[in-house]
Amino acid sequence: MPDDQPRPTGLLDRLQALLGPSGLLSAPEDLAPHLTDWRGLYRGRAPFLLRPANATELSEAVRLCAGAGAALVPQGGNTSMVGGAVPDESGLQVPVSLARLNRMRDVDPVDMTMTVEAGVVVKAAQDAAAAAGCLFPLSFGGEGSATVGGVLSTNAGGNTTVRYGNARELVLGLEVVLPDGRVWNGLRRLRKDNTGYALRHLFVGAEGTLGFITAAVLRLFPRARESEVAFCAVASEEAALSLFRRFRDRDETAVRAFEYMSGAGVDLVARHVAGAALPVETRAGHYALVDLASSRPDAGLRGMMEAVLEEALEAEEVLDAAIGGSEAQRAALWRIREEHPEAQRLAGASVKNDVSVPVSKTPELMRRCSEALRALVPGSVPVPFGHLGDGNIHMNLLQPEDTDPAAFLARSHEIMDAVNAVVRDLGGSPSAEHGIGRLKAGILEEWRGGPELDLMHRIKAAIDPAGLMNPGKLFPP
Ligand code: 2HG
Ligand code: ZN
Repeated sequence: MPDDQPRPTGLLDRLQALLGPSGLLSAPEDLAPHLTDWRGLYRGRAPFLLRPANATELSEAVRLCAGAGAALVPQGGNTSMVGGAVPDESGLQVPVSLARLNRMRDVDPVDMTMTVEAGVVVKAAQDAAAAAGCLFPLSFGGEGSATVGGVLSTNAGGNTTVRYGNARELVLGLEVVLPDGRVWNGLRRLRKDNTGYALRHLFVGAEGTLGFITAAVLRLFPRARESEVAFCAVASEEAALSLFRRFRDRDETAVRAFEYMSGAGVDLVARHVAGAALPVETRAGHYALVDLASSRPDAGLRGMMEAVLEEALEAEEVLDAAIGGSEAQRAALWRIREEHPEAQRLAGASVKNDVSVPVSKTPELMRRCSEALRALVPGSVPVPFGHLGDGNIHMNLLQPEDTDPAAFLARSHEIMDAVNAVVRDLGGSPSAEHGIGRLKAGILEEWRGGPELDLMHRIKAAIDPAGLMNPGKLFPP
């Protein structure tokens, strides 16, 4: 800085000098979208928002904030289901948007990797992979807004976990800005790399409590050359599981997604979402969506789809089925599943329970939870749906029609406890793919106590000794 200019003294001045006018925003209208989560569960306050343009700027900004003891809240697409990316009400936590770190650094169809920055939207990453003739398989409803940094920080799952694993399984390397501002460049693109602790796995799923993921090397796969989607009315939860097993036993590698929907959920979608009518004639209590895909040009997926559905119809597990005959029809079938969160939002207040159990226990989970929830809140509507093929069910509960939404939501913890009692009994997890965030901060004490939680606290203390990274998330404040 030239000598004739005043030297910044306070943190704000220093950050302003470092990041420039587009890198630090403080007008209330600029801050507002970053202070609340999209579900509207939390409304925080903040002195200003940082929007660094690259990892070097972020690293300098983090160093300055660490020196001043300022707490930082990493934010990607702000699509967290658990309030994981918004500051608290103190007005002291500084949100840091990674939206400007949005370069696709490299797509390599020989190594089958792509190197992308944290602010790249998941859909854009999928498109870049497709343009190179490859597939980036992570896929879920929020993919048009969620960012790579966010999905890695939460270890997101989505629809294709059954075939390709969660976000964690897709990461080969990471670049991370640590809480003291140092940059760890671990952007290796190796399939084999046994050089000590696999540090990247600490940052994936850490929900921004250990530092900022700024870029990642992600795995790519061969693109699908054939795909088939069927929407099926099924006889029961058990019939849905049995149908999944029929497909998996026939060809495990072809099952890209297997989703469950309840009759209540499909009815809500038909009622609240334009153009999402039931695609089969039979109105049932349970539905399944199966998505098959193969990179082989001669996979014969239509034959497989028809043969398995035929078997299941004969066994009276499937009551009715519609197979999508074109890309548009396949998308229309998927839409009924993907509109579940939106239909539930339009129908009133919901308590969401993102839980997982061993796949074999999914029917029991849904039955027992639905029964317990109906007894707990008379008139409420259990709406279980989701990723049956990997054991992750969204065991959601919609408010009774005639109740005040706030009174219903005031019972959220009671409702979550009722679900979690069943989940525990079945050997499951109270947080499958959305993370802990603020909504569930504190449950680790109960679910991961003893040496496991002790190790987590020690890791946190070793990497972020001042506790400045995303405080109040994952662990209670
Ligand atoms: C999905 O599978 C998302 O659509 C959202 O994980 C689930 O709204 C939900 O509970
Ligand atoms: Zn989901």
